[in-house]
Amino acid sequence: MTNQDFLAERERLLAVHDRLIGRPNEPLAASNGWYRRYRYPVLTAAHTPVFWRYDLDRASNPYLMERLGINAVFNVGAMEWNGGVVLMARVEGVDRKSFFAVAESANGIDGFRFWDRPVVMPEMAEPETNVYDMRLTAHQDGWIYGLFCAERKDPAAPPGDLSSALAQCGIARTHDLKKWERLDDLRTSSAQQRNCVLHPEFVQGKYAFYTRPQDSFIEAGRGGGIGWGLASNMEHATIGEETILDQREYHTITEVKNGLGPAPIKTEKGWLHLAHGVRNTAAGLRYVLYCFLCDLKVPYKVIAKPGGYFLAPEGEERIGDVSNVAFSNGWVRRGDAVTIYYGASDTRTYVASTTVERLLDYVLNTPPDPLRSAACVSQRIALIEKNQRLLKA
Ligand code: BGC
Ligand code: BMA
Repeated sequence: MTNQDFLAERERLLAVHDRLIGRPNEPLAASNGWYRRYRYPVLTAAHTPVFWRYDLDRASNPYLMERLGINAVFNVGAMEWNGGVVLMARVEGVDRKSFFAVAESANGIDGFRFWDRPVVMPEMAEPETNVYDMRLTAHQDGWIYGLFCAERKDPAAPPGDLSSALAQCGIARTHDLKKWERLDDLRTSSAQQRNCVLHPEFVQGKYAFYTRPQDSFIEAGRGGGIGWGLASNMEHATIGEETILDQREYHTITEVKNGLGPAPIKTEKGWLHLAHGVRNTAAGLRYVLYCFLCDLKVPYKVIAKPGGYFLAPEGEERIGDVSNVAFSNGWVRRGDAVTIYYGASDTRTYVASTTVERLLDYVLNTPPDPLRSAACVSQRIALIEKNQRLLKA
């Protein structure tokens, strides 16, 4: 490449990236009334800055090739930031290692641009191999906490088993999302913890955690469910008693696993939750999102839980590195508006928009899962008969 060609190609790369960031998103036609999807993903590997991937110096990169490729951007934490939205993305390099990076947008629907540098997360004495799926909580105590999965190879794995791992809940805090103080990993009685979330308020004067105890790295075993426990401090957070607030259940969307999504949204009717449920199929695990509501005063008590899923991967969302996965660890409430960010098939990030009012109507008035085919038919007949009376009138 001549110097002129090199410079022209560099300009082109930067311009293509700018056009991608500037592309307006479009709401898709509403379907079930629960939320609206948008046409384009809000974050993809191509949204990461060109200068994170390419060496832009002709002397060291005469062919202007990518030197550090990015594979995927998904499973984002989220919060309101200066009236706009920041996403704490799980960015995965082509080397399969994930790291965190902040992308910001004024409207939360499009225009997400990464801050110049990814997050430099301090390591523990025994460093983890991989970090992912951060949940952000702006806590009553004034700190912003990030809880994430810190994964290490299982030292007890037999020789040749290079897949067994130990998943623990890493904890860090910050005021500006740039400088992070790493605290001790969460201590619970379970060997495996993923999908841990910090409740935004003190409960009985303590820090309250949603957990997801499991017997082994992939399988819930006799464990599983969304747990709840209290810790007296965040520096060395330890949960004594862990109780299960939402069990997984036979022949439902949570049969194999479930786990909380982002921290709940406080509403006048209760704490609104978004979670994921997993079932196994001949085609592999299928991840969908569901909602439930917990009591305002007793946040570990579920008071309403619609049957079935709230959001399942659709169309191109179904295809990616781990196909058939919708996963969310971030949503943002601004006024009555709620934007839900969800990872699609461990590859890209999408947004759906709705309101607190609609979500409350959804959780309070959608019938629960009656758990048996025959009971499901009665439930549907009741709806049909009501509608037939109405349509005849
Ligand atoms: C992957 C996660 C996945 C977990 C369990 C980890 O190694 O990074 O994306 O959720 O394994 O399958
Ligand atoms: C995991 C999660 C996610 C991921 C999902 C599907 O258990 O923690 O990181 O989206 O599996 O691979």
